[in-house]
Amino acid sequence: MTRIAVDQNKDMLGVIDVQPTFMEGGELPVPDGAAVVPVINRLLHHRFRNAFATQDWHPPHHSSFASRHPGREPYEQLAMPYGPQILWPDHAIQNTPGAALHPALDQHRIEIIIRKGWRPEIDSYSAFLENDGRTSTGLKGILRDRSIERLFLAGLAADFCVAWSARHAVEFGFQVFVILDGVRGIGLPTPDGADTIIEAHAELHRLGVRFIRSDDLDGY
Ligand code: VGL
Ligand code: ZN
Repeated sequence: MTRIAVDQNKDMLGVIDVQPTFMEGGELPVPDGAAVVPVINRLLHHRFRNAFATQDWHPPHHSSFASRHPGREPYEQLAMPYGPQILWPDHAIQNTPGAALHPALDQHRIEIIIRKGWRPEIDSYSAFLENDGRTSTGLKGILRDRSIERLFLAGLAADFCVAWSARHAVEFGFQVFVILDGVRGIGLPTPDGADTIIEAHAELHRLGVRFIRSDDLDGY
């Protein structure tokens, strides 16, 4: 892997959903999820001067929670008016400790925080668009105003919120890198015997997303 020099005028680190709710002991634990925190902290200290974070931020009884749908179990799929939706355990509930940015995350370079999933009737995985594929979080406009051209993504979960953020970032013309040691995935089984981490990786690769490691980056 060739080395990548971070350009502090055009590059930004995106820290996706680094929240206790997605870690061991949380409501929707991503296997080994807490391992992303030290990797991201090193990037925030020594590589990127500019970063945004996303925060999954659901009201109680959010429509993506299986508990809202009698007879349904977490991780089942349900048809919503905006398309298929995986049902989740209750998680990332506004104003609870699990929904805070992780207390060990160094926020000193995090200048933008996008909260998503706060509309009760629609889920939102991506930092850019809600799951209807249309409703904007506003992040695209902020990044364009800031002349950002390349996005480096880390956080949780690799196969859901990181993957959807990467897809939309490509669609909006950003060059996208996923920092492999800075992400962890949920890994739900898929009908063809693979899992959602493998499928997301393959799809993002096809879209031109580059997969790197944090030590491929030169910063300051
Ligand atoms: C996420 C499922 C539900 C994520 C958020 O951060 O990847 N996944 N809400
Ligand atoms: Zn969520």
